[in-house]
Parts: sequence; structure tokens; C-alpha cells
Amino acid sequence: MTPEELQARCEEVRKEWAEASTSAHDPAAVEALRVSFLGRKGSVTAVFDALRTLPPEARAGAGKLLNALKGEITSALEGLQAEVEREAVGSRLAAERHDFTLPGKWRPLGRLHPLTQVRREIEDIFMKLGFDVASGPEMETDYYNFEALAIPADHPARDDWDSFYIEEGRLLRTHTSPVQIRVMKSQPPPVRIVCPGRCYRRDNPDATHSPVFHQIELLWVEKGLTMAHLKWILGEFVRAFFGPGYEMRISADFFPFTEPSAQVHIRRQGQARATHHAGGWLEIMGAGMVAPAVLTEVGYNPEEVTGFAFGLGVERMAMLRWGVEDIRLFFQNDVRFLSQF
Ligand code: 2U9
Repeated sequence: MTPEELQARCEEVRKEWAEASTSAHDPAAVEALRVSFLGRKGSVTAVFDALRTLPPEARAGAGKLLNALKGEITSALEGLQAEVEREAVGSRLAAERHDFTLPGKWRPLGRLHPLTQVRREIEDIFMKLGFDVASGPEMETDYYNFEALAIPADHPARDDWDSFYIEEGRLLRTHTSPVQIRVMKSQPPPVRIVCPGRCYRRDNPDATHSPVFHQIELLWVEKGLTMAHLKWILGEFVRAFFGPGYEMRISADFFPFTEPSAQVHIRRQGQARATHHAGGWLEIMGAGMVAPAVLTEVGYNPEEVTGFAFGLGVERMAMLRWGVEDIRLFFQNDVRFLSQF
């Protein structure tokens, strides 16, 4: 090769570079470019190899030219490499960008079942008055559910608690009263407890009956308790649960396990002879002084201690509070109903 030919070849390679380098837009293409110009079989390397074919006195000058070409391409490659890397980072950042103006994901909030809310609220009212919360089995024996409460097998009062029998002598409890029997049998007086729980009765479901329902019963047994203490506790409860502005009255009733027995009514003040029947009085619960026979049965001495008890329906309290007119709504688990509480 002559020095002129080598110089012309250098110019050709420079042109090839100028053309090829414009189309490299990613790191792989830049690397391919480097290999095809500076690699072992690259076009610049080939011209270096041709240097040996020049007459010795021409080699130094041609070498300078070649080194300049190699330097140009090397630094252009470095620039290109830096550029495509910057571009790669830029497009990765663009792809990962968060758009904070997009609407968030809607997550429905859960809440407590209205019956749970009412049960806990009533438990809290009585815990503040010094009562403990007690619980017991939902499957009971005839003895705890009926006999200990002075409701013998042949007594017509049994018909008031139409029950689900599991086998002879075993049934689903019809009220939470057996819990109070169990607690009294397990400890001496005084006893101050509230007993919330699920109860079962063989009723056909309708707007006011459900075969599964919830009760809260209260029991206070201690020396010297009278009907006046019962009335005081009832008044505290009505004020705490329904708020001020309600009047309360008690009237005579009958339960086998209390004597005397009473039913408790409330009425919004100033609602006399309003739209409600019976002059606006609403029954909220039954109550009474624990019958002496029941105290004797659990081993207490009715000459030493007296007690009172009452029972309320959790569903009924919730229906009164929120104006719910069908008890079955509490058991259908329809979110359109439940999400209102
Ligand atoms: C013991 C002694 C006495 C609990 C009582 C009532 C009156 C009462 C009803 C309310 C609506 C049942 O849920 S309901 O259908 N309860 O009227 N309960 S006195 O008396 C007791 C309990 C236990 C040892």
C-alpha cells in the first residue's frame, strides 16, 4: 500500500464512521460499533495492519494520521456510550413514574355489626357500674335452663320457652339465665354480673321473631337489695342507653324465677298519647326480684341475701335505637343494610 492509498483509506473509514455512528441508539448498538471499528477485525485495526506494508520512512507520518483517527473514534464512542446510557436511564425513569393525580383505590371500610355495637355499649354501661361480664354454654341441660329457674317440666310456663332439643335433657338455651345459675353455684354472694349471649327459641321468623336472637341479662345479689335498687339501676340504664328525655315506668308482670316481677316501659318526654299505642309507652325489658326458691337452689340463703335480675333483647334495643322494623334484617348479612350503622 502507498502512503496516499493509506491516507485515502483513513478518509473512507472516517466517512463510514460518520454514517454508522448516527444509527446507534442503545448500548448494544454502540458496542457493535466499537467492535466493527476498533475490534480485532475492525476497519481501524485493518488500516493499522496495512501500516507494515508502507516503506519505513512513510510509517511515522501515516502512524500519526492513524492514531488521530483512532483517537477521534475512541472519544466519539465514549461520548455515544454516555449518551445512550443517559437515554436508557431516562426512559426507565419515565416508565416507572408515579402519577399522583390518579384517583386512589377505593377500599370499603368494615364496621361492627349493629348487634355487636349495641351489645358492647350495654356491656360498657354496666361495667362502669361495677358489673362483670359472664358467659356460658349455648347448649344447656334442662336443669340449668329450666329447673333451677323454678320452671319444672310439667309446668305450663315451659310452653313460653318453646325450645330446640338436641337429645333427651339437652337443649339450646332459651335465655342466658342458666349462666347466672352457673355463676352463683360457683361463688358466694355478692354477685354483680351481666350475661350477654345467643339464645334459641322455636319461633317462626317474622318481623319481631327470630329463632336465634341475643339477650343480655343482669343479676345483682347482695345483702339488703330491694326493688328500689332495681329501679335505680334501670333508670341509670335508660339514661345511658337512650339518653336524657325519656321517662320510665314499671308495671306488674309474671316470671317463674322472679317475685315480684315487672315489665319496664319507656316513653319520650312529652309524647303522651302521641302516635304510639298505649300513650307512647314502649316495653324494653322484663325484671324482678330473684325468687327465693332460685336463691335456695344455688345454695344461697334468701333470709340473708336478696337479688334482682332483668333481661332484655339486644335486637329489640337495636330496633328501638335505629327504627329498624324487621328483626330478620339483622341476620341476612345484606351490606346495604349493615353499612348504614
Ligand atoms: C336468674 C334469676 C332471674 C331474668 C329476667 C326477664 C325478666 C325478661 C325477657 C326480655 C326479653 C327475655 O329476651 S327476652 O325475650 N326477659 O323479661 N328476664 S327477669 O331473671 C333472672 C335471670 C336469672 C338466676
